[in-house]
Amino acid sequence: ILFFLTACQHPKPELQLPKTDLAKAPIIPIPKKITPTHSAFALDQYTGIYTSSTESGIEGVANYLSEKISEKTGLRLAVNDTQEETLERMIFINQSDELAVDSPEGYQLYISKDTIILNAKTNEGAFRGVQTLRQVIPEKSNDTLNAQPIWPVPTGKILDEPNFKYRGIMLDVARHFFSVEEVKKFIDVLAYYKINTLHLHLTDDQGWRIEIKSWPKLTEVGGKTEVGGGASGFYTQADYTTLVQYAAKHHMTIVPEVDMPGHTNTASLSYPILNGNGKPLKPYTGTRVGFSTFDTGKDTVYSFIDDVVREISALTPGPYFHIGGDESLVTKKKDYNYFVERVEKIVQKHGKRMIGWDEVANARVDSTSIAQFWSSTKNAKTATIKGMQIIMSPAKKAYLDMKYDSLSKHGLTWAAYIPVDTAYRWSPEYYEGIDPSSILGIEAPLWSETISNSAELEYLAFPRAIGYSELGWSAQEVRNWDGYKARLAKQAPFLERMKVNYYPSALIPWD
Ligand code: TNX
Repeated sequence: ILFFLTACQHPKPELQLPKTDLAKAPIIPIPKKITPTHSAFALDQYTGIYTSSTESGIEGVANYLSEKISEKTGLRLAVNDTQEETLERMIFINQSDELAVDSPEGYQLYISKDTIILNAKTNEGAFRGVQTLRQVIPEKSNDTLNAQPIWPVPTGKILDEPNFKYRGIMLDVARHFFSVEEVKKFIDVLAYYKINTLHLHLTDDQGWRIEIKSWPKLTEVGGKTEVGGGASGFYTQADYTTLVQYAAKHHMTIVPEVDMPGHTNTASLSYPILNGNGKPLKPYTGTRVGFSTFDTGKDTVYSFIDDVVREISALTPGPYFHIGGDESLVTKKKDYNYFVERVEKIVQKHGKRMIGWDEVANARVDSTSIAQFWSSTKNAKTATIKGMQIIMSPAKKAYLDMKYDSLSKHGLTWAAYIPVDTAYRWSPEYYEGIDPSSILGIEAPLWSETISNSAELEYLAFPRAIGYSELGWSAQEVRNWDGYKARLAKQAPFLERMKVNYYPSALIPWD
């Protein structure tokens, strides 16, 4: 800092700066509080980035910021460079416990004419604040005001923290497989909007996508099929670890899901003992649901599940394990409940908190388990009475695989058409009488019956996932459709730069 101050004393011609309005910057999700001061910080080649310590976590956040600024502007800003003598302005990323926010993801951003100070309690908070900073850097430099191009960042103060702790997107890699590279690209875009959880639906009737060393046929047999019969694949444990680490670098938690006791045709195809009803099993590449089940009475089934949960949990640093539990239409109710209760104990034994689709609330489950509400308000209420927390994923509002309208190229229609406004204009915090205090967060699932590559995935996910990020992060008081629509329109240059095949909805006045 000392060095920086001396560097600033070199006499230089005053920079000419445009008038700005931070309150109108296209930030999504919209922050809790913005106070504009109408001047500009001239981001240019004479700007340096510094951190309060050289601890790897916070320096990692600074390096990430430098990389992202370079992708957007071409500027190469040094991180913690104490030798450079020409620096005139600085971006300072600072760990501080003295912040007027409760959440570990909260941050404060002070942008003045010659410094940007980002204060956060944790590296995670700093990472969220960095996304805001990326979003307030203009798309184009101003080359006319001064001798060198500058990117005038609007000055002012932002105080921000999330409304919900859990802000997720789910990707179904079972119906169609998505490669490590495709998932990484998805993470890159979601991180920009402060999504903090990626739920991977790893198994279903059509495919098993994660290597289990103690049961190798799961992927040898079950990793070879997908909807429509095309070539598919699976993640080796090393691939899965690559994804977990990539997500962690983006301060994102991976939630693995192994769907059971229904949706298990590939598991039983690989190991017929799991099903045991004597009927011959065939690979399934259609899109029906609700026809398969584990034999819930067999001890072998539970030792199998113990192995699967143990191996996946050992590779997963996050606190959750998702057991599915949806649409087990051919499992008797009492068998289903017995199954869920036994599997919950297995998940807990391996140190994880169980998540299940809302049907699991009908079993005698623990208050520490979480119900993911997708279709039955009754199940969600049963869960809250048991003291469970709820993840809000109502299909008719939050399903990314629903068509936008009748002209959509991909998607299903069973829950609703979900145009971009419908996706945004609802309240996860007040929904059909579900107790607001039990809501852990929101998640938008992307089922993949009708999509098989990044371009198709992006067509359904964007721009709706951007709206869900705001429903998860921003409190109801600061959200409104007109403001959101204007900010969403300004995401086009970012999405284009990222080569995201978003659906250019006619409801949005795209830039
Ligand atoms: C219902 S939502 C399912 C999935 C399908 C999806 C298609 C849920 C818990 N189960 O198996 O892929 O509909 O929209």
